[in-house]
Parts: sequence; structure tokens; C-alpha cells
Amino acid sequence: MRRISRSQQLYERACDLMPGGVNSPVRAFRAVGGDPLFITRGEGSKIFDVDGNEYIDYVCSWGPLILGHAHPAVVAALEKAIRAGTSYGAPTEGEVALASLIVEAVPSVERVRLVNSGTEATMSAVRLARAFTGRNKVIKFAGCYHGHADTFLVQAGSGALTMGVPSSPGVPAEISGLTLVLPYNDISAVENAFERFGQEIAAVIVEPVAGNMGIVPPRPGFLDTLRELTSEAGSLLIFDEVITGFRLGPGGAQQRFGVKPDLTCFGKIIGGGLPVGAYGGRAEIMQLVAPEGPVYQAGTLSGNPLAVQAGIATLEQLRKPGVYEELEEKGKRLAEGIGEAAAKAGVPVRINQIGSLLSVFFTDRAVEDLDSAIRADQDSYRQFFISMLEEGIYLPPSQFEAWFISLAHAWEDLEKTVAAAEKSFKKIEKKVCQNGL
Ligand code: KE4
Repeated sequence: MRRISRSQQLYERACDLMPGGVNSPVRAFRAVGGDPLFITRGEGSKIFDVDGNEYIDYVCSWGPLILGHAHPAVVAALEKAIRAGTSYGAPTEGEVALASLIVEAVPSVERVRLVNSGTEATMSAVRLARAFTGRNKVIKFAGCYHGHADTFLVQAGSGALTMGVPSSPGVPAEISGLTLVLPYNDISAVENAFERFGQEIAAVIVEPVAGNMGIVPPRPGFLDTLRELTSEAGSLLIFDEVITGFRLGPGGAQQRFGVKPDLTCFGKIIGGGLPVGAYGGRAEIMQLVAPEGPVYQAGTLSGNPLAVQAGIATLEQLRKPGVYEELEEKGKRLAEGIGEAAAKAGVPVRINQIGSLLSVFFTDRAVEDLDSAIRADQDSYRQFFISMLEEGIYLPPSQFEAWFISLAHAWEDLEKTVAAAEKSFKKIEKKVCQNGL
């Protein structure tokens, strides 16, 4: 039986000091109930809470820790860097090295700017696209999350082609009215939008594999159509690869699917767990960014010496032969095992898996966009989450997030996870029978 007294004490104090007791909403466990656990350390595939409980971790800081927690190469790089100070506010060799690793690996990125988060990356990329095209409208897709800049906190308008409305208080309608929200994977909706607004569209921003409604891969032809329509209309195609960058391969989703965007946004893995984001793309676009060009964007800690060393150490480990094949195999095996466990318990699930990313949806229908994702039974996910936590498996505390597998996840960890799932699905089965669902 888990002891959680220290976590609860800390959470009570945290709630007095910080909104929701957390510094990012999803950490508050609101979607699954109960109080969040306070984590004291991570090691490889494991995390440990302040009450001494150990968990196999499938959040992995929401993606950055593709090597697992406290990887020796990352620790050594940080130990060395910290002795030279923490920040200079001046150019450093490490920034050149990280920028070079990104440009070398990602097909469409000729030049890159380092920032401090994925939000900064996407916000800056849209500003740059508006400057480059002289247009203001942006297309995004329902269920895709690009950080919390006003431009993205928008939900679909009432009609198919009506501009967006704010999805958060504090976002002016004037801003959200510049964003058109379309259904993900809906090629005809994109074609209609370009027919209607083509010459007004500055950019289409998309997660090439959606990770923020749970994992939803692109339908065949979806990304190609975005590429064709943006090129024809003189709009820019922005791939938000904050999750997929260096996750689905060295060149990310764009290399895997063979579609070259004009701009790409990065985060998470390129910082190895420290705050790093980046945006980059065609040189003729990037040359507009200050101080070379007029598009202003800045950051006190952009390219921070510690953060870039954690990123460099991480990307260097990912250059080793076979790492992506191993991640792919682990993703496949875990998805198969979870699927078999659900089938054995008679619980209908759909599992979307690509590379080392997967999501388990409690539904018997395909999940290919936000509407189909929200049809999944969230209460079943809540029960599953709680049971898995009892079994020592730390899953994302929301149906609409991705499970992240790291190179540190041993085959034994995956087997334990499947065994825990078998127990957990059985509990849900009783609920399904009781309600006769
Ligand atoms: P950050 O500003 O949180 O570094 O990145 C924003 C962002 C941009 N684009 C994509 C595709 C993202 O997934 C994210 C952030 N992802 C969430 C998890 N789905 C971070 C977790 C959180 O918000 O605490």
C-alpha cells in the first residue's frame, strides 16, 4: 500500500502559494482526481515520490527525457558546465554546437534560433511567418496544442469556416479572430479554408503527429496536402515538432513522413530536461529575425550554457546506431501488450502508437481527430490511471496526453507495465459490466 502523507502535506502548502499548487496545470491531476505526487528524484526509467514510492515513469517530464532520468552523459555535461558559471548573456560555443546538431539533423532547417520553451518557439515562428508573408491569419487544428500564446488559445468558431473564439479568458477576440481552427486530418476542411481565405493565410501550424489530444498520427496525404496548399497560396507551413523533434527519428516527423515545412519548432528533447526551445527553417525566412532582420524576438536566458550542454549531451546519445529502432520496438511491444491485456479483460480500447509515443483510448472506435478522442471514456481512463499508480506505474494524468518511452525503459519495465495493466483493466471490466455499457 502506498504512503502519500508527505505529498499531501506539500500539496496543501503548495496550494496556499501557487495557483492549483502547481506550475503547469496538467500536473495537478485534475483530469484523474486525487492529489499530485511530489517527486523527489528520477533515475533511468523510474521516479520516486517524497514518500519513498517508486514508479516506472511514462511522463518523462512530458517528453524531454528520451534517455531517461539523470543519464550519466547529461549529468557529467552539467557538472562540468556548472563549474564555469550558469549564464553570461553573451554568445557561447555550446550554442553553436547545439544549433549545428539541429541544422545537421533536420532536413528543412537551414538556420535556427534558440529560445527557452516550446511556447516561445511557436509564438516566434508565427510572428515570423506573419512578417514574411505580410498576412495575419493562421490555421491551427482542434486538439493540437502549441503552447499558451494568445494566438493558440483559440477554439473553433460556430461554423466550419468562421474564425476562432478565445479558449481562455484574457485572450482578446481580436487575436483569436485571426486564427481559424480546423479538424485535424480533415483534408477537405483545409481545401475549403484555402479556397475561402488562401491569400490571407500567413501560416498553417500543425503537430505533424498530434500529441496533445492523445497520440493521433496524420492520415495518409494530410501533411502532403498541407504542403501543397500552403505552397500554392504563398503561406508558410510550420511543423510544431516540440514533441516529435528527435523523438521519431533524428529528423523528426518531417523526415519520417517526407514533408518539408518552411519552419519547424522544437523543445523538450533538445534541452535534455532543461529549458530549451528553438525555431528554424529556410534561411530566407530566418534572416528576418533580429538583429539580422526586423522581426523582434529576444530572451535573457536563450541558449543558456547549462541548458545547451544538457541538450548537446542528449542529442549526441541519440546519434548512436540503433537507438530509434530500439525505441520503435519498445513502443510496438508495449502497445501490443497493453492491447492484449485489454482484450483479455474485455475492455474496449484503441491504442495509437508511433515510435516511442503511444496513447490508450477507452473507446472501440478509431481515434483520428479531437471529436473521436473526446468520445473515449475518460472515467475509465481515470480508473485505469489510479489503479496503475497503485501498481507503481506513473502514467500521464490525462487521457489526452502521450505516454513517453525512454531508452532507459528496460524490457522488464514494459513487462511489469503490461502485468499492471492486466490487473487494472480487470477492475474497469467490473464497472463496465455494472453499468451494462
Ligand atoms: P512548452 O512551452 O510547455 O515548453 O511547450 C509548449 C508545447 C508546444 N508544442 C507542443 C506540441 C507541446 O506538446 C507543447 C507542450 N506540451 C505539454 C504536454 N502536452 C507540456 C506539459 C505542460 O503543459 O505542463
